[in-house]
Amino acid sequence: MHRVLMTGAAGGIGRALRETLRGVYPVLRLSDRVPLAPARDGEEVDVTELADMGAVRRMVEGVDAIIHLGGVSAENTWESILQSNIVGIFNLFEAAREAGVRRIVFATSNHAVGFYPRKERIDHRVVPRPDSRYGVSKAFGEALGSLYSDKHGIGVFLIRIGNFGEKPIDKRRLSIWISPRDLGELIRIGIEHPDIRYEIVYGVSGNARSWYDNANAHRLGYRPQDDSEPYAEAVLAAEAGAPQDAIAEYYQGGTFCAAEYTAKTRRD
Ligand code: 15L
Repeated sequence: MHRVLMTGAAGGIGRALRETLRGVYPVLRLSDRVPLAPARDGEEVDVTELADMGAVRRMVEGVDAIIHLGGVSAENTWESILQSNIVGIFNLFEAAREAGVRRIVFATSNHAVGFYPRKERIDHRVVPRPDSRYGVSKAFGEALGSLYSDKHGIGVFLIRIGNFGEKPIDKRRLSIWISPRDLGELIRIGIEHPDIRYEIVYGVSGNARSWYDNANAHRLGYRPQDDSEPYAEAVLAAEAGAPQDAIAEYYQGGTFCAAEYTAKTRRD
């Protein structure tokens, strides 16, 4: 892989990965809708609005692989999700097909499957159960990836990211946390593994409290170095006695499930 494009490079994950991936590929092209810090050796910077197909075509020109972090990264209005995460990801896959891009790593989310109960351990084969318009847009991206893999032979690697950060920030995140170095390793598997056609993995560290069976990631060589457990005591103590929402507590997606919730009975 000579030139690798990373979208969403101005976001939290993008800024961290810019450092992790520095020098790993001969050229790292960094893109976002907002201006980025100037290019250093081995970098190119670009400003692109994903909903603008002409701009997306220019963004993917000459690229071998894409790490797609761009778009809206939390619940939002339908109009905003529609432009950035539905039209935007369609533009990205279509422009990638036209340009002959061989590999796409897509940062999907735990919220594509957030309505699975916490008591259930899920793997990469479950059907989507989005917990928000945002989660629906991630499930749409996963489906689009399947189409472009089957029909056009693009290698598609989908990482259902839990929660990225230096450490887990609350009880829910003890189950879904991923450290910067573990996400860096997963991304590199997605770009560099020779046999990726269409794969879904969970973007979580080796957490003892995980809700996921991440066997597919392990099969592809993922060996997480971090576990949230050393942080558990402090995290749980900080949260003790705080008010809890029954729906948020029941489902994996937490507050994304509870927001705007109007069902009379809970679906297991
Ligand atoms: C996500 O998908 C979001 O991008 C991130 O901001 C967090 O909300 C995370 O999920 C989470 O579930 O903690």
